[in-house]
Amino acid sequence: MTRETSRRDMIKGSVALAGLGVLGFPDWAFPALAQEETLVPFTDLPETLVLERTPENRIIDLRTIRDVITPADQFFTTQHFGHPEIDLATYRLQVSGLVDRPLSLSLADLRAIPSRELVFGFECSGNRGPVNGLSSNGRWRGVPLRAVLERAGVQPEAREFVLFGADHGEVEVEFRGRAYPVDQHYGRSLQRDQALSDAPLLAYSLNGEPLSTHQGRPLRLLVPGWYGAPNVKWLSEIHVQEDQYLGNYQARWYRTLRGEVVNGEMKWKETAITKMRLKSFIARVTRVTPDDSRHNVFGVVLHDGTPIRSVEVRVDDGPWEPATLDPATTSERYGWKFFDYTWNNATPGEHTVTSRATDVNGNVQPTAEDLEVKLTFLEHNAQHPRTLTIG
Ligand SMILES: Nc1nc2c(c(=O)[nH]1)N[C@H]1C(S)=C(S)[C@@H](COP(=O)(O)O)O[C@H]1N2
Ligand SMILES: [Mo]
Repeated sequence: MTRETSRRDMIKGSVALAGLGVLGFPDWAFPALAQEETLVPFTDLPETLVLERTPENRIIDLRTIRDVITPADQFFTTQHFGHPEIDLATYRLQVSGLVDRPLSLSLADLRAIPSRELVFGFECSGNRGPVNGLSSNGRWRGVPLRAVLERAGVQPEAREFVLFGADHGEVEVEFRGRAYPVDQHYGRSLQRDQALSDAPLLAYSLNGEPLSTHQGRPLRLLVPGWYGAPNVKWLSEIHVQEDQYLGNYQARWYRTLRGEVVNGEMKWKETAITKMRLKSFIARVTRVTPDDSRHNVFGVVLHDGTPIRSVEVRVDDGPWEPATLDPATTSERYGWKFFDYTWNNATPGEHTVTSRATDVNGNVQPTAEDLEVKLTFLEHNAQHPRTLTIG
């Protein structure tokens, strides 16, 4: 049996699987493929992925990415405490703490503030190969966080801006070998310079529609260029304080432990999850000619907004060759970027295809070996070698 699957076979497969609640390749998945174009399965990836892991959690099947802007009902989604119940009529965003005028803003109040659009693609900091299904790219609209903070009047001693979601649940706070179970809201904080900068957005719509429950209806924070965790959904309160905020999802859950050689000595550092680390991944390989003479390698770049200098692709242990960045994606600073590479005259047999991105500061996407000093699994931006069989 050939390792390649035609578009028709994939659609047939999805019909057979539909009753099981497991998605194969739905009909919308490959309209971008031309008649003769066929998908070459990755042998490092299961043939079918379970996209809806629970009603609240969804990943994307990266082989089906075609739109620069991910449709809202396909946007990946995840959270810790499920979906909170929010009554839009009585919803208020509270602004409290070290401000001159505490606020209680309705949705109408928020919508009366001049809004701004933001194309922003982000990934969950836990996103990693081979599945890499926890990223998407959206066209958001909302009001700058700064506009709301200015209305409240931030006091001089304010240092820390804590954004709480309406969702909450039990977390175990560990202290010296003992766990204390307490109820906490999902909360993330920004430092003063970040909170009062132009960047953070309080978004109420995605792709022109009000946010769905999955995306944090009615309001969420977006920190352009950062990982998913800071993008607090179901935003209910902004609390301004002087002390550092040490809630579970700020101080403990979203941490990376990695080694760094400083003055010839290994230092083990714990750092917070903030800016996205430069990542590229190959999303699909297709055969574009009836014979095996030409294949297209398509992939995605996620980054912190620093412009991309290059993306390269390598087949097996061959030289790195330049890929082409899709200009329709490079114009948006914080959007994800697409790339293509034409692989000519692929030889029959097993191959490995790998991509790596480099930004204009000369930052090169690391290899898995480079990341061996990263002991915890978040921020896994390593080059991911895809395996496949030709012929
Ligand atoms: N209120 C709240 N916001 C949250 C979370 C959460 O558990 N509660 N999870 C965060 C994490 S870890 C991620 S990756 C993103 C996912 O956003 P999405 O569901 O829109 O893709 O939401 C973030 N915002
Ligand atoms: Mo996440």
